[in-house]
Formats: sequence, structure tokens, C-alpha cells
Amino acid sequence: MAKKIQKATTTADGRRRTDERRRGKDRRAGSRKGPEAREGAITMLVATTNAHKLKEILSLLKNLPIHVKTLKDFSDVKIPVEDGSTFAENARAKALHYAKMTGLTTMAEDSGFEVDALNCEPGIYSARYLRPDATYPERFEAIYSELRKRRVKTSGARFVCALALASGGKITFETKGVVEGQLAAQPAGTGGFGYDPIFCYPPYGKTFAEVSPEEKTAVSHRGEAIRALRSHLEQKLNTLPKSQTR
Ligand code: ITT
Repeated sequence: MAKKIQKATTTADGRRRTDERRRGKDRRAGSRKGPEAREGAITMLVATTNAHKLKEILSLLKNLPIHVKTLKDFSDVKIPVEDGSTFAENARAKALHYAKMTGLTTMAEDSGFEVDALNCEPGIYSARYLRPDATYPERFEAIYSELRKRRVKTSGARFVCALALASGGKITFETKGVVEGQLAAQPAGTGGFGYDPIFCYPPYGKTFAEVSPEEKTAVSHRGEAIRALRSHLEQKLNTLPKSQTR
């Protein structure tokens, strides 16, 4: 019996020491592990290396009572290889990778621009279309040149955003946002980023680069996906015991 008590004490002591060592390590690594447990409320990593995407996502998550971390808090974390064959596969892989590397509930999204007349290219290759270091004007010209080759004047086009939330090695939420439109006759506008100057949104009669950030996200693929994530998180927060939220 005495032996049992001794063993239990040793185990508990050992665990406490381990936890203390881990907490010290967490502080040194920029809260790499365990902040959810420490703070009680939801901490979520927004895992994107794209500053434009990040700005849109953060503005869409505004006023949600969660602690948001970005990859700036984890500068030494490696970027995952994106070798999925769909937006959803890539989004899941990114979310699981960054969640594993940081120990945080993590959201990631994979998005892109699809042109019907080009068999939905650039699609999942949007960020590296033509060449990884190509400029967007070069990419636009490549798209228009492909259309000229096919003797096509115009085409339907869309932006797609697949979003995944990962926690504890699992995907806990997934959604997809799509905005349908037309390939613009020529690039127009200076706002936004990426393919925005060549995506015409018919209800506005303008490209996404010609409208305000608010007008874009009110109807965009990313706006739709993040609004669904917001509802999911709000629901999750409502089911947490009061003592775990603040
Ligand atoms: P992360 O993987 O780190 O999030 P990334 O830019 O590599 O960053 P993706 O692989 O999802 O992200 O590629 C998205 C590309 O799709 C992006 O670089 C643009 O070329 C295009 N894109 C996506 N959303 C867009 C938007 O709202 N406006 C214009 N272009 C967009």
C-alpha cells in the first residue's frame, strides 16, 4: 500500500515537473504549446503566408472573442508542401501541418482563380501560375494569350476558397466559399491583390480591384468561407462553460 502511495506521488511530481519544464519552453518558443490550456478561451492560429489574405481574414474575424495568432508568432515554422489535387485537400493539409507544428487550433485556406475556358486553370496553381516568380501582369497576359489561341473572347470565371480548421490532429470544421463572375475584358483597378484586376463581378459591373475591401469581402469567396467559420466559432464559444470564456 505504502509503495502504491509512493509511486503515485512520484508520478504526480514527475508530471508537474514536466509541465513546468514545458511551460518554460513554451514561453521561450513564443507560446508554441499550450496557450489554450493556460488562457481558457479559444486561441486560433490564422495560418497563411500571404499578407493580403491575412489582412482580409483578420478584418472578417474582427470582434470575435478569440485570441488570434498569426505565423509572425511562429517565424521558424516550416511552410508545408502543397501537393493536393483539390483546394479542400490543400486546405486540410495546411491546417493539420500548422496545428501540429504549433499545438494550436489552426485555420488555413486554399484559394484560387478559375477560368472556365481554360479548364478551370490556374485553379489550385494560382499562386505559382506561369512561374513561381511571375508577376501578376505576366500571368494576366498568359491567360489572355491562351484565350486568343483558343479564339475565345470571354469566359466565366470564379474565385474559390476552401477553409479547414484543425485541432488535436483532426479536421474539426470545413467550408467552401465561391464567387462567380466573368473574366474582365482587360485588367482594371488597383485595389485588392492577385487576380482581382481581371475578375469582373457582374452585380457591381466592376472588377474586384475597382471596389473597396468591404465591397469585395461582402460577396467574395473568402468572405463567404470566413463568415461560416465565424458562425461555427460563435456556436463553439456559446457551448463553452462561462468560466472558460472572457
Ligand atoms: P498560403 O498558402 O500561405 O495561405 P498562398 O498565397 O500560397 O498563401 P494559396 O496557395 O491558397 O495561398 O494561393 C492563393 C492564390 O490564389 C493567391 O496567391 C492568388 O494568386 C489567388 N487568390 C486567392 N484569393 C484571391 C483573391 O481574393 N484575390 C485575388 N487573387 C486571389
